Amino acid sequence: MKIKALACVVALAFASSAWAAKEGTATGTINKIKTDSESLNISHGPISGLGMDGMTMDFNVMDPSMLEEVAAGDKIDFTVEEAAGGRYVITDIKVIGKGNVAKDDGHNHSH
Ligand SMILES: [Cu+2]
Repeated sequence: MKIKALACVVALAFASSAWAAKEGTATGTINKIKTDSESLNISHGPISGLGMDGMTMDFNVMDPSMLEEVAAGDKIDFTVEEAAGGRYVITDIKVIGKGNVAKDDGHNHSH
């Protein structure tokens, strides 16, 4: 039964592609680095691959060392993957503009 065997292979290929993680890229600005939860709070633009509009939210990072490559205020290009359980995990990050260097005047400003 050659035809039946072929149908089986097609079904398997379809099933495996349905399991592929959704991925998208976006540009954003880092608001806060959260080392304890290994995440970044980012104001990001639209992420077409994930069907997400621009917003401010937390993202987990794939590797904690990524937190050391960035600073609050940095403008970044990043790649994010939708992981199991609806978590968003940053798999790649690139600083495209350094944020304002914090002025050492003894107090924080909020705008
Ligand atoms: Cu978002």
